[in-house]
Formats: sequence, C-alpha cells, structure tokens
Amino acid sequence: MRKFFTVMGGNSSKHEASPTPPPPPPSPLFDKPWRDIYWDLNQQALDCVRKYKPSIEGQQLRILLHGDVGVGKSSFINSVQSVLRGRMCVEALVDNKATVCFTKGYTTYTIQKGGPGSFYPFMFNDIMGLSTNKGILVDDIILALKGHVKEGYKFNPESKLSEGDQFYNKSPSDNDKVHVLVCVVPADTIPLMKDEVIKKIKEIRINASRLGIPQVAVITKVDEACPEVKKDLRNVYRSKCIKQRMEQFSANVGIPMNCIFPLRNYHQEINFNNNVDSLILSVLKSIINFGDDFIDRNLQKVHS
Ligand SMILES: Nc1nc2c(ncn2[C@@H]2O[C@H](COP(=O)(O)OP(=O)(O)O)[C@@H](O)[C@H]2O)c(=O)[nH]1
Ligand SMILES: [Mg+2]
Repeated sequence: MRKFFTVMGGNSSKHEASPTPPPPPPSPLFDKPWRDIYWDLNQQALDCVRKYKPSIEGQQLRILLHGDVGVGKSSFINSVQSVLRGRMCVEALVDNKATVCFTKGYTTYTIQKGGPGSFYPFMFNDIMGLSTNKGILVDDIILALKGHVKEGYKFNPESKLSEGDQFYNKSPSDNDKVHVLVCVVPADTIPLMKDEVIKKIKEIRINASRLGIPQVAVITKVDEACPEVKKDLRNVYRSKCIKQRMEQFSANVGIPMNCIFPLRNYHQEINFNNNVDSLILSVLKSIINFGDDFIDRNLQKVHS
C-alpha cells in the first residue's frame, strides 16, 4: 500500500507541468556604450590640452564650478591638476561632509605648466551655490559670472556683494569674467534633488545663458551610484543607471545631454588610473572647447 502511494505520487509529479523559471533580471548594462570615449588615447588628449592656447594673446579661460557642499568641486580641481601635472595634487582643500566652508574667500586656482611661473591658460573658481538655506545668493553668482567679485571675497548668504564693497570689481577685464559655468552634482543624489535646488540651478542657468556663457554639468561619484561602474569605470557609458541619472538631471534643469559628463574624481588614491584620467580629460577637453568658442564668439562681436 505504502509502495503504491509512493509510486502514484512519483508519477503524478512527473506529469505536472514544470514551473517556468523566472526570467533573469535585466542586465544593469547596455550591450554597447551609448557614447564613445577614447580610453586608450590619454596621451593625445593630454597633448591637446597642453597645446591649447586661446586665440588672443594673454587671454585666460575662467571656469566657475558651482554646486552644494560635498559634491566634489574641490576634488575635481585637484583631479584636473593631478592629471595635468602628473602627480597627485591637493591644492583645493577637500572638505569632509560636515563642514560648510564660508571662511575661505573666493579663490582662483591656476595650474602650473612646466617650470615655476608658467601656467595653463585656464583657471578654476568654485562656489557653494546650491544649498537651499546656506547657499550663496544667485545674485552673487551672477556678479561672479560678470567678473565683479574680487579674489578673497567671503560670500555672505544673507546679503549680496554691494558696489561700494572693497571686494567689488567695478571694471572687470575679460580675464575676470567667467567663460564656462560648470554645475557639479553627484550621481548618487540626483533622484533626491529638492525642487528648490533645481529651481536655483535653473535660475543660474538662465542668467548665464543671457550672458552667452556656455554651461556644462559634471556628474561626480559615478562609482557610488552604480556597482558595475565601481567595479570597472569603463562601464560608465554602458551603465543604465548612470544614463538614467544623467537624463533625469538634464530634464530637471534643461542642460542638454551632450553638455553633461560623468566623472569619478581622484579623492583617496595615491596612484593614477588610466580610466579615471580618461574621463577627467574628456570633460576638461569639452570645457576648454566650449570656453574657447565663447571667447571667439565675443571676439567676432567686437570686430563686427
Ligand atoms: N566616491 C567618490 N567620492 C568622491 C568623488 N569626488 C569627491 N568625493 C568625496 O566627496 C567628498 C567631498 O568632496 P569635495 O571635493 O570636498 O566637495 P566640495 O565641497 O564640492 O568641494 C570628499 O570626501 C571626497 O573624498 C568621487 O568621484 N567619488
Ligand atoms: Mg570644496
């Protein structure tokens, strides 16, 4: 009897339709990268940046980075310096997440080229503009864009720099003005961006556009947003998550996708990595090209 039941049970289970296995989860990566980047041509990119000279003698490209505290602005300046100088640089102090840096004044970071006294014809400033309550006023950012903010000015989130202030530059030269505006945001926090911050970025963008200033967004910390990218940075343009974050940011603030660049900064390592270099050089080359076009456009206006 017992045997009979056992056999019956065995037979019936054989005839049951075997459940179809669940489909495998979709891959977090596209089969092919959606943007081409020259991972193995860093030397050419470096040569291109080293050779860059604006068409006007003595002209400098001023690149203004803005973003909330802790997004990676200082780390980006240090990363660019490190790649160009061939050794790790920490000139722009990297804050830990808890500090809000208002004590440091408006600072220009130049990059030494070759021997002492020789510099690349581009430089960086960074300002903490995006925090909703403590951030620098949009009006002050506009003053910086127009070149009215002097070196060392300590921004006051309560009141705008006034014309009578000793740090107000009444007659800015071309080199004091900003030529490229770079918005820095970390990939991991894009879905959490507050409406007020998005509104502030848009306001800054509209004002920069009125002045004709080209704008770029740098999406930092791609390693924190996608494990596949953390594993291998070459997955950055295959990662569905990174593309989605870039598209979301583009839709939120209106910066087109071709002006948005994902990046991983040098921030804890002591050795260089080719792939990290490639992304840094890729965004730097685009920033320089956009800024150079802007200078040339202005030059044409003067001559027409
Ligand atoms: N994982 C990761 N961490 C980063 C990256 N860039 C910056 N950080 C870290 O983010 C923190 C803030 O960076 P910092 O450059 O001081 O930001 P800032 O306030 O915008 O100047 C530091 O602890 C950095 O080490 C990145 O690309 N990936
Ligand atoms: Mg900083």
